[in-house]
Amino acid sequence: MKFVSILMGSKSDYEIMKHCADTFEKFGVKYELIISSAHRSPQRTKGYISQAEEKGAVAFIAAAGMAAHLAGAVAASTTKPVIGVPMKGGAMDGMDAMLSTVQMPAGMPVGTVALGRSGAVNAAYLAMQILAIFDKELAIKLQEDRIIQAKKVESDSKEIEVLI
Ligand code: RP5
Repeated sequence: MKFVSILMGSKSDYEIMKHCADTFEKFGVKYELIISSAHRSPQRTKGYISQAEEKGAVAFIAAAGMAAHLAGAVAASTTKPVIGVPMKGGAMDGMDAMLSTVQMPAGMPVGTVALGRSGAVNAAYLAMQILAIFDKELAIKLQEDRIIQAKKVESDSKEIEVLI
């Protein structure tokens, strides 16, 4: 069974990452979500990745704040695509997490998305776009979603636009 694995460094990341899970739900894409920390539970993180791969994980999404080593630690243990979601918060409000997540050494990629809710949602979209390369039904759903987004812009604009 193919699915996407979402890892969060802490329960405190769930408030944002539930938007990632919700996005998979909306498209009917299977996912699992666990809490595992690169620093607080490194053995659990490493062990989980091999178990998830055996079960059919096709991509990993890793969300963490502050030193934010999680996405890099996941990338070190798999050759599946890894998407990193930096979490806001802490003394630097996410700038630290963003730099920690994005600055990976050559040959060890982490595709890093935005801070906050947009990043959580886009992590799911990016994972689905990867899956959709070999899943025509999902590709069509993503194309339809773009049409819906474009229509929403038009209808929002009609409500408030002022043209001369
Ligand atoms: C990171 O530290 C977690 O991913 C979280 O974003 C941040 C704070 O964790 P808690 O102290 O709230 O558990 O490892």
